[in-house]
Amino acid sequence: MKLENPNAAGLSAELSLAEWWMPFTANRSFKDAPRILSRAEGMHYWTPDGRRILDGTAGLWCVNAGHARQPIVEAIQRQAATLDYAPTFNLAHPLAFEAATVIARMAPAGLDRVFFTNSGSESADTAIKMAIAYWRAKGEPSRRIIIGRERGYHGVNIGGTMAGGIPGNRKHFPAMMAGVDHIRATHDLARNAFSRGQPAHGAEFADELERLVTFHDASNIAAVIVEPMAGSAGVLVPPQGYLEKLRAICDKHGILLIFDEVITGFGRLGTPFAAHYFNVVPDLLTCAKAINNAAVPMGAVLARTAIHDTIINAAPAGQIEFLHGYTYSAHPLACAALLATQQLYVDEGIFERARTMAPRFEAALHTLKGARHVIDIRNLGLVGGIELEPRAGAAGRRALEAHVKCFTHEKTPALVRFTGDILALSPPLIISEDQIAQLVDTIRAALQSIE
Ligand code: PXG
Repeated sequence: MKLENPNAAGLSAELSLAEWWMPFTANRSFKDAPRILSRAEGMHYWTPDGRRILDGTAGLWCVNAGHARQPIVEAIQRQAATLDYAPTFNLAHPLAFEAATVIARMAPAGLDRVFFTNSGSESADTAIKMAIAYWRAKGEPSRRIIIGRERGYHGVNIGGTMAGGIPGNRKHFPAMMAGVDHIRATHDLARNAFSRGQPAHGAEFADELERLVTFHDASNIAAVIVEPMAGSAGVLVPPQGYLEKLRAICDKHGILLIFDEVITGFGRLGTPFAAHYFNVVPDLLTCAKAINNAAVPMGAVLARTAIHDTIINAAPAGQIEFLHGYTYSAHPLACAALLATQQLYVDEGIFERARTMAPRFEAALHTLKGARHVIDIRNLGLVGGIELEPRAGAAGRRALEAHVKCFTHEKTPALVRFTGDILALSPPLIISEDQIAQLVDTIRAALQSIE
């Protein structure tokens, strides 16, 4: 296959697609008809043949400030030339402390300690290990069960796969981690279809946790992990009162609550974290992606000071307290990108912008009610989900075709995610009202053109 790739200096034009085993991709069909992105700026991607694509997904829910922003680019360039890499096991560099301080100060009160990872998956597994280490240090080592939620996504490492609730992601890897269970998902199309914002019905889904506490006994449960708003399983917005109830049941039984904010962190809902938006504060909070605008791989776990202190103080002086960490934890380039990104979020009021734009985004999205194939529309902040009626005998095909049609739209192509028969939107937070309208029009045309 011959590809023109303007960025591939040193690569021959005869680019082979065989060697790269692609992640979460239908490798064979993709390589038969590859869709390549070779440049990005602001709200857009460009294909090698010069087509400009409106980014309706902020990459993968991560480029919240828009693409290739100059202050971030320059910070990475400067850092690469100053200190490319430094170990962070029993050594440190200044940017790591600065980065942790910036994140702790923007976090909900109480979440004051920051552990750096390189991805959302690593953050989930780190948080699970912290929860188990905490109970061990506290003298309750039987608390080891992790409760997740059906349709939850916590990445693809072993802890996150097991605590996750997407059957397809789990089925080839049964029981790699003992001691997980799941409460049911909050999705309730019969009562909540076409809700704007948080659905009115379903707070009682949190009562499932009481059932599992009775079943396993609280003395065996370490933590509950949920996305405050489930993203990758198809935009499942928590019903009013649901998260408050989950928090109350955890408190009642002394169970830690972990929020996976890999998607909701850094302005997606118009606030720094979803914990602020819902006014429900977890004990551990995982994040990644927009922490540094996805410019360098990075994630983090935020912990309550008491969790940190319990683990740290349980170890004899002079010993490593938490036997966990990555070669690239707090990588200098990732930290430089983080500091520049967080400054940009403040300088441009990007979270406030998302908050202002959210009602307009909601209004535009819901004009798709009545469009061909649409059976539900969900939204919160700058996140939208459009659920399509599955095609008989071919679940998932309709959304896949809509995604391709949006990408190949002749005049106004757009990048839209799909999962199952749900289209998901999560544009960069700098999206304009005109671009929102364009995104919605492209989707409407795509839906009209498919069977
Ligand atoms: N937790 C949540 C809530 C996520 O959304 C992860 C953990 C894992 O992060 P890493 O950085 O390890 O990929 C995620 C990732 C999609 C999509 O299409 C979503 C994610 C990743 C890829 C695709 O919705 N979220």
